[in-house]
Amino acid sequence: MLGRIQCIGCGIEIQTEDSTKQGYLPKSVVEKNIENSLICKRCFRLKHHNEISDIELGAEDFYQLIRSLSTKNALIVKVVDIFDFSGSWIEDVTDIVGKNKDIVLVANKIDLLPKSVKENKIKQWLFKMMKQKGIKVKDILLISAIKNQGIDELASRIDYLREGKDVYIVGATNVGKSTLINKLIELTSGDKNVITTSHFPGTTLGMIEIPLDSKTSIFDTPGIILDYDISHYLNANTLKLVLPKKEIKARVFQLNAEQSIFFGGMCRMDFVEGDRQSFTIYASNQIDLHRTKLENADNLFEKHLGELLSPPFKDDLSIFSNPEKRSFDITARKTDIVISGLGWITVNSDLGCKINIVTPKEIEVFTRESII
Ligand SMILES: Nc1nc2c(ncn2[C@@H]2O[C@H](COP(=O)(O)OP(=O)(O)OP(=O)(O)O)[C@@H](O)[C@H]2O)c(=O)[nH]1
Ligand SMILES: [Mg+2]
Repeated sequence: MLGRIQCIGCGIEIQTEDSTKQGYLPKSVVEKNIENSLICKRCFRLKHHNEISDIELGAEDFYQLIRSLSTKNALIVKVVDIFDFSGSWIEDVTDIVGKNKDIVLVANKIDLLPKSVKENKIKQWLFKMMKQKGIKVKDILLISAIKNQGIDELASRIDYLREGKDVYIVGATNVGKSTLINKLIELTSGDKNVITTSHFPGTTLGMIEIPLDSKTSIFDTPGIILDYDISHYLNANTLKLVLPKKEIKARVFQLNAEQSIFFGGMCRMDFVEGDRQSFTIYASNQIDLHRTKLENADNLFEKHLGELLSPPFKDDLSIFSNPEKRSFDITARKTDIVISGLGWITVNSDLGCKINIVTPKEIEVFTRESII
């Protein structure tokens, strides 16, 4: 048996016994390792071939790992995906990390939002959300880990607020925790992409410790898997299409009542009642938006789900073949209807309207004051 050696890419314990199980590396490779910087077979495949192999850890295992934080004296950096705030928010975060912890909220992936979005407005909205949820935060920072925006400022805020304590980066899976830590490592050591990142949920499997000084460290943690986010229901290939990679282009539709817009086959917006008005849709540029008459919409869905109306595709319909209708009476000018993980629709006019959103009941849908 080995002493406890961790994969530097994902934090899993390295083992040499079973090549089909997580953390595997051949004994010969492990024995040659002198610098203690091994990466497991799964991370190797992710880094070099962008392929994922199944893991045996489930949502509950990750929860257990994160719960161990509640007894630690540390600064918590909670990361959310700004494009998918509700889908990446962990409702019981203070229970998990322990009450009365110092929390810094980091909204990542701001590069995805259209340039016209005012950062101050988003910050205000986030402060309001935190207040509503009864969570006191030390600060809120907007960053793009990938584009290296806001990283210097975040690093110095963390250094100031941690008051000599350890730092844990926590959040839902896929929000960009490991990408962020890689940038922090790069700032201090110049080493690039030390930790494995990928667009697949569940990339990091264990706590990864990066020393800050002789006594304290910053820790990457496995993301919590949330089942109300759309990414939970899509296979790896479909996810590539649905998760936006570039700045989202707003798509504007002038609609009459009794018209519908399909987001591939994943969601449908019905403009049920109201005067002709414009709707702006923010979703991955790769999702086809398909306009049709409301009276034809059910029929079209039944005939063409997985083909004309995709993603999802025929082999991967999952929950999508069974959508449910939710109704919204919009009265305030500039309201966003958010479909967790997919994007949102801004209702622009103050004429008022009645909208139905047809999507599986598992996907969270809600309204908010427009953030743009
Ligand atoms: N557009 C954009 N994508 C990002 C950004 N940061 C991370 N990503 C992407 O988001 C995906 C997930 O990134 P990771 O760093 O692996 O996320 P994680 O939170 O560590 O995920 P788990 O380890 O599964 O919990 C990858 O495809 C990243 O390239 C960002 O600032 N902007
Ligand atoms: Mg990670």
